[in-house]
Amino acid sequence: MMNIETQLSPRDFLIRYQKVKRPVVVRAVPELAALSEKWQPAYFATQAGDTEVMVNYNRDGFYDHMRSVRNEAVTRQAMPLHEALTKIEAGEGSYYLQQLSIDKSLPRIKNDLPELPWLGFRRYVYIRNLWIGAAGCITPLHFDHVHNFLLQVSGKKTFVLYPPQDSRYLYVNPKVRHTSMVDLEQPDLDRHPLLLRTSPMEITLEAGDLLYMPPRWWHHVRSLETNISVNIWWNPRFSAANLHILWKGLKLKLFPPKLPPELRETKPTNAT
Ligand SMILES: O=C(O)CCC(=O)C(=O)O
Repeated sequence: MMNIETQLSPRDFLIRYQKVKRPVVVRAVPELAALSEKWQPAYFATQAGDTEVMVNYNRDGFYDHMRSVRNEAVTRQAMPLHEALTKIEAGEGSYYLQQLSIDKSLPRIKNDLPELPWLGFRRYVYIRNLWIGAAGCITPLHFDHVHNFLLQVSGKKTFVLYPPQDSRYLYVNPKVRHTSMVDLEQPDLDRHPLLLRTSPMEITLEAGDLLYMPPRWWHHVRSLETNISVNIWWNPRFSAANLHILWKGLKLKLFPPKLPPELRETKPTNAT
């Protein structure tokens, strides 16, 4: 069962969750109230509407970038943020603004983000990403190598979490080992019978809630309505996970991957 707190001191967070690698939800975080009030689509449009962003599109709203689950392309389109917001709000197909670095791409609004009391001052990895999507956007089952705080700024999202020990029942994609081949939207127990042995935890976040996911906890995410989230990847210590992330970044810079045509960055099109 997911632990839910309404108040959590940094000390309790450290002892009861971070150290023992247990996820937790903190409901109605006071530090998020002002952000939820301020970060409305109209605010983004006036503060950063002309900023060019990459928006992902998938017909079914299923954002399986690695094609671990469904053999369907996710296309990426460049467009000004205000256009992305209009498309997302209009529900023209499924568009999802995913994992946009706030510090790099939206410097004018980065200072709106509150300092969270649970993050120490030591931050070997500290990346803050914006997510804006509509009902039905799915991020399929995967894990991250570092600590992850998901702040729900507006709207609702459901998370299904599995502990790292369940990896042996989750049909890990042998080519992309932080992703699973299981489709939790349409589970197929004939193909994936070991799913019955797992211990999932499901939780719906609402505006102002925060979810802490320790490194290597699997998560599948479903947007229930138009919503805005921020995720913070964080690692307070230098570790193999940091090296892994630093190496991944360096490798991308040194040897940019040859992407299949549908994943190449394109200029705005009328593609649906
Ligand atoms: O909110 C989502 O759709 C996915 C978030 C996620 O996977 C993450 O923060 O690692």
